[in-house]
Order: sequence, then structure tokens, then C-alpha cells
Amino acid sequence: MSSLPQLLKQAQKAVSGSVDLKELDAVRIKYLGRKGLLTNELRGLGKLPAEQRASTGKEINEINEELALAIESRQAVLEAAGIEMSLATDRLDVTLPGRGQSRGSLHPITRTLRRMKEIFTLAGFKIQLGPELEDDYHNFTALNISENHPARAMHDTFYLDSGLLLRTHTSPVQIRAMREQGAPIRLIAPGRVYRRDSDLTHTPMFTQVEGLAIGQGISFANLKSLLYEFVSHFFEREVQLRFRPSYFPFTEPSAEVDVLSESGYWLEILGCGMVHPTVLRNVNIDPEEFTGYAFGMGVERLTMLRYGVDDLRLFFENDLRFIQQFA
Ligand code: 2U9
Repeated sequence: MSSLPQLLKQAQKAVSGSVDLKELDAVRIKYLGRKGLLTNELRGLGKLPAEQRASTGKEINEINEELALAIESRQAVLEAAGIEMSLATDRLDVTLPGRGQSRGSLHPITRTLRRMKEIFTLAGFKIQLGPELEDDYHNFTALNISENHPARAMHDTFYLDSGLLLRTHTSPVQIRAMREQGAPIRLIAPGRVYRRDSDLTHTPMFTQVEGLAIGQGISFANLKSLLYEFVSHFFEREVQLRFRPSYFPFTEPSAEVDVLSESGYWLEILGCGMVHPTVLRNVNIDPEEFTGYAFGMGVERLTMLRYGVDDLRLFFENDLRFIQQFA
């Protein structure tokens, strides 16, 4: 049994040599565990001559206790070292400035839309929404756009296999509203519209606000006065407008409207006209009793004019350096 002191020495060396708690635990298991070396020795007692059992048993138990104590004190040392280590490395400097929270901002198109809705609401217009997926009748036929009108050509409209289409303007919203609510009526239809068109000044999706006012005795003069009011409020200055004769299938007469910029240029901002009698008849409104005006404008274009943005594509890139300038 000269191996017992040797075993103790060997175990003590392993204990003091272990550099972390995991290693120390492995040592404990190796010697004191259920299948450990010392436990083994205890099991072997029965094979010893009877007169040796008591003393050897005692010796094993003493070694056991001594080793357990050694492990315990090594554990305390390692734990203390661990705490020291995390204090040194996991240091938190509470005086450092925080990471901060950046504030979100509304997209410029959203801002313009809200502004337009507010102005028209104050002028007594209701806000009317409708589907972006439309049928041929509401998007074209009801608006006096004949079967062979260029606007119907495949290259302007996104068609679905079902025969439905992405609305090319928000006018179908007014068609539905007039059919459902009749006259008099006074509303704006803001929303997204889609056209197969993409270059420097056109995107396949853009935002429109269209307006409609139908009543008894509504005239082109009413349209002009409304537009002067709207444009002045929108640009926050007294504006000069120029009405140029134009053509749209759904209005007669029709005009395109330019605003005089502060640097002296006429800039086109919207189209308008008196609702075509055929359109009124299509929605069961008697054009002998009711007249009305309609107008349409592009929200991206108005936003560019108001904020001096020179590239339409900036609105669709979502570059924070651009968007955050409108916070
Ligand atoms: C109904 C009847 C008439 C809406 C109108 C315009 C003139 C117009 C353009 C402006 C720039 C489209 O976004 S844009 O490219 N719109 O010029 N829109 S009159 O007329 C209507 C609408 C609905 C029932």
C-alpha cells in the first residue's frame, strides 16, 4: 500500500496545477468521483488481509479528507481569481456617452400628402379611397376613354392575367363614389397609381391627388378660385397661375395649369377641367342638372417643386441621408 501516499501526492499536484474551475472539477472526479482512484482503493479493502483493513481504511479516509480540503481551498482561490479577472476585463465605464436613439422622420411624399389633405379638408373636400387593382370599366370606359385611346395601349398599363389592371390614375375612385353617393359630391382621391413608364421624370408607381366637385351651377370660375387657394396655401405665398387649354377625355373644357416660380419660370403643376357630360351620364348623374370640375396632380412633382428636389428617383431610394432632411 505504498501507493497511497504517492496517490495523494499526485492528486495534490493536480489540484494545485489546475488553472480553472473546470479543470479542478475534472481532478475531483478523477480521484474522488464514483469511479475515482481513491474510491477504487476503498472498494479494494475487502481483498486485503483482515488485519490490514482497519488501518488502510483509515489511511484512505484521511487522504480523502485531505484531498477534499485541498480541492475546496483551490476552488476558493480560482473563484476569487475569476472575479478579479472579470472586474478587470468586463469593466463598464458608466461615464461613456450613450448610444443614443435617432428620431424617425416622415417620408417627404407622406408629408406633402398630409399637407394636401389638410388644405383640401379645410376647403370642404372629403377624402375618398379606392382599390389599386381595377377593371377596365372604372379605369377607362366610364371616363370616356375609348377602346382605341392611346392610354389603353399595353405599353401604358400594367395588366394582370385575370384581365384586371393596376389603376393608371385615381379617377376610378371618383367613378365609384359618384355611382354610390350621387350628386352633389366633393372629394379628393389620393393614392398610388401605376404606369409602364420609367425614365428620369417617370416612375412605374407614383402618387396622385385628384379632386372632384359636382353640384348645381358649379363653374370653371369656381375651379380657378379653388386652385388659386390651394396652390397659394401649398407654397405659402401669393402665386400666379396660368391656365393653358389642353385635352383630357374626361373633362371639357380642359386645362393644364402652370405656376410662376420665384425665379420667373412657368412650371406645370396640375391638370383640370369641367367633368365631361358623358362621364356624368356614365354614373347616372344628369348633366343638365349638375356640373362639376375635376383636377389631378402628381404628389412627387409638387414635392420636388416645394422642396427643390431635382431628381424624382430620390423619393424611391430610401437613402436616409435624403429622407432625414425632411425631419
Ligand atoms: C372623374 C372625372 C374627371 C381628373 C383630372 C387631370 C386633369 C390631370 C394629371 C396630373 C399630373 C395626372 O398625375 S398626373 O400625371 N391629371 O391632368 N386629372 S383632370 O379628372 C377627372 C377625374 C375623375 C370622374
